[in-house]
Amino acid sequence: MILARNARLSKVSMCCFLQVISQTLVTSNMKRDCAKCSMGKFLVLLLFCGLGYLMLTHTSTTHSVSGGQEKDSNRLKDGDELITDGTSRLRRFWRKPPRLPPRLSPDEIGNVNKSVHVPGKLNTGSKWIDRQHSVKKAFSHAWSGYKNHAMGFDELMPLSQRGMDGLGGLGATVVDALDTAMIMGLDEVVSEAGSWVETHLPERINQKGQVNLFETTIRILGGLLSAYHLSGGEQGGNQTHKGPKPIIYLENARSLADRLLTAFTSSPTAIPFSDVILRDQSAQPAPGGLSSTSEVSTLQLEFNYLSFLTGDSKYSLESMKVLEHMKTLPKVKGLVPIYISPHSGEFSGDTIRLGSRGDSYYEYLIKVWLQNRASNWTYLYEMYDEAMKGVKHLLVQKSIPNGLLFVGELPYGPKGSFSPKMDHLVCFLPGTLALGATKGITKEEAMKRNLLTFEDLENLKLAEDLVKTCFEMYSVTSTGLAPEIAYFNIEGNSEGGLDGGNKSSEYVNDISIKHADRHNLLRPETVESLFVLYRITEDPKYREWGWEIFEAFEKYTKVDSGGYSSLDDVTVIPPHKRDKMETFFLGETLKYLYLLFGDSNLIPLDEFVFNTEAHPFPIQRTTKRE
Ligand code: DMJ
Repeated sequence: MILARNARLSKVSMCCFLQVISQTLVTSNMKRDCAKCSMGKFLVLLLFCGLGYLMLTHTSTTHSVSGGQEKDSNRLKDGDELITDGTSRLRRFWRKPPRLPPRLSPDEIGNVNKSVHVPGKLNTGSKWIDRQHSVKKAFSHAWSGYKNHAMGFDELMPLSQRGMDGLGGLGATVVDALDTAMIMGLDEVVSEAGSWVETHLPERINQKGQVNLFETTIRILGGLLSAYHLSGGEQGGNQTHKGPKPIIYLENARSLADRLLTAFTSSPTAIPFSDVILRDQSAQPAPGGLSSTSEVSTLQLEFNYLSFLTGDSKYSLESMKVLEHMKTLPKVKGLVPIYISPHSGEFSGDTIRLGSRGDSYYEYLIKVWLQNRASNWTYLYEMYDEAMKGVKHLLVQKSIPNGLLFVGELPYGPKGSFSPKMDHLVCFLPGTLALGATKGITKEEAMKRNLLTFEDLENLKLAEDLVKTCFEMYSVTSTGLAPEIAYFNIEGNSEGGLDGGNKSSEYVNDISIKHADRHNLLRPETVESLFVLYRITEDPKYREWGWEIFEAFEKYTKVDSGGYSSLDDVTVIPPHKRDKMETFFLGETLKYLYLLFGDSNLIPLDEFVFNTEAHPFPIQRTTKRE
């Protein structure tokens, strides 16, 4: 790698040297002299030109290119012309000077100089291949526990070795896990899960009772749609995976979405009710009447993609009404309360946070815009942009004594006091910020193409600071696993609560954990952000952090008889297990870890957008299916 860099540097200096000589020859007094030059001088000049030509056309490429890297090169965009032969090197030699470097903040200038990007480094190294394999084994272990003890139930209770239906009984683990198995190339699991969908899901969709609109959309509808895509559904029946024909996934998705639509059509406003009774094809509001802000605004990626696939616009139209309506509502610097009424269409209460009930509202603003850039829904980008300014203005603070940046809450609105409380759920934000900054391409490529505004760079920096904080929420505990909620000590406000138990952590005095918040549900948000940050910055520390987290999951949450379990308290060793494996451990946590350790060409972030349950949908380049 150093050889390759040195070779590139010497090529660059040789070009500069020759350019200086040629410039001198054509601009200085020598020009006049040349007119009457002697034969000797003319021969010297010829010699220089000949030498220059030879150097430019015969410098060998000193680094080899692996298959993965070739693919990377193929994806280079405008302005990233590859110099592959002597003639083009010569063309480049005579070309006018390059454009000015991208706009950089003073901070950035320092950082760029420090980091050396090595092409293709992302996808090589047997250490990461081995680690990726360990994640695959963990997934197989999780699946075998579920299959042996809970097949067809929503979730596995790994200690009791039985299943439970916490999500309405649609076999949520089967559908949530399906595309992860496809991505990992686990044919047997794809076949088992796929045939369960084909055999049992249609009947369940017809006969089950109450389900939550949001959970069912992100896990089941989202899982079916990505399974359809990944199994080759969009390639006209050219099936790429084991299991049923891809159309089975789409038929189930459509049948489910037709029922879910009643949550929109039964409501007197654009805001849908929170629950649907599948067998009655009816919908009802949550007890208390309010819907969560994040829930009603986290349906659009799925419904839009379904409209695209089926050619039936009703799914997209209904779901987009929510965001169009929200655009018109008053906000606090782009930030919104965590409840909204389907009866009045207005936000309810003052509480503002990016944790539970608020989180994915912000995530979907940018992701729906990214998914549909051809549709020109710029209002979504503007809402996102304003909200991120609001986050920086009102919610981001630094802990004492060691200065971790974190995102707190405004439980009583902007006029009330600030709470230094951060849910683990907020750890989706670093990934979202990074994605919003580069739109899925690497930072290096975005800078080369001069695409980043000062604000993009600021958001990227914030993303890097916040993902570090999220990682430290793991590191401060005895188990190395994050609690559900952490409090950060700030000037004039220490909320109380014990430290995480890891006395050797640098941040043990910055973070407090209350007794009621010490559980861990195998959540994905931190590894999700590590994955996105790694893809975008290519900084290997994010992989190392992900590996530490994975090892802690292995050590403390694995159940020998199959599956993994949530924990009661991450601050004590051994931690007591809770007897529940959430579906998102297979759908999200292990998928993001697998992708973090793998080749960056697998589900590239500028071609796919992940729904909030980690189901990847291809980015639509056209408004209608062609
Ligand atoms: C998942 O269902 C989704 O990521 C959702 O947006 C938030 N909560 C869980 C995972 O923690």
